[in-house]
Amino acid sequence: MKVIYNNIVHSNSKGEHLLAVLIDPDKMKCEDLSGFMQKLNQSIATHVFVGGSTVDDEATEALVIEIKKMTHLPVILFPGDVSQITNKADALLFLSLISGTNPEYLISKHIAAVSKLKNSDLEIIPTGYILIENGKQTSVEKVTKTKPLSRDNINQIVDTAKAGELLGMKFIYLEAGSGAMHPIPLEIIRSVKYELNIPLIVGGGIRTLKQLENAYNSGADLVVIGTAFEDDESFFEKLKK
Ligand code: 1GP
Repeated sequence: MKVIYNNIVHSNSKGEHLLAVLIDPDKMKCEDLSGFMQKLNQSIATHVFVGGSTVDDEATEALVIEIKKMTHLPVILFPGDVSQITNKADALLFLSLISGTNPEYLISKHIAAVSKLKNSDLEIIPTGYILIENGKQTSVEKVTKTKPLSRDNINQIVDTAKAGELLGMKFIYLEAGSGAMHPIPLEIIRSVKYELNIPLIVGGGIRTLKQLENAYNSGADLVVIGTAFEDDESFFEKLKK
């Protein structure tokens, strides 16, 4: 069953914009979760992503179990590592870091994940993950020991995204990095979207309604926001249903 992916494709075909709120198990305190989820449920958010660059083993599963009790929205793993994969979520972005050349993040982690995935009910969504420079070093860069693509080389970014699609990936995720100084430039979103036939996810450094709308208007099908909500939950007020 590919319910979640198919629903996203269906929403895109109707021109609907999707918003994923990213919750990092390393940063979300248990006692804050209920209030956070209440606000999230009253907002235009359509998906919950869970993941982080450095998360204690088992923290993800415990958090996902609690989140599932508090929302009907699909909960999708966006894992920084194999240890963050849990069957308690609805789906998994099976990320391949195609902007880099570190084999660990292109295939080795995936092989290591197979024993966890073989008998799981998770909807597995192959995703081409493309890190783009944003003005400062990101944790993805540090953890994966890969270089982001230059924001000035749009052809290279577009070709990388298209190569991901041709390899059979179901999403392309343009990532500026958590807490990025500058979100993905709109020209890059536009150029990638023009070439792609699969949904485009955009995230990193989006902190305002204007930036969110700009990303959608440039072609992002699903936008991911984490830090803006971590820093100030009143941002949910601006995104009420
Ligand atoms: C990070 O794209 C996500 O992987 C979200 O980034 O935390 O900057 O919103 P922010």
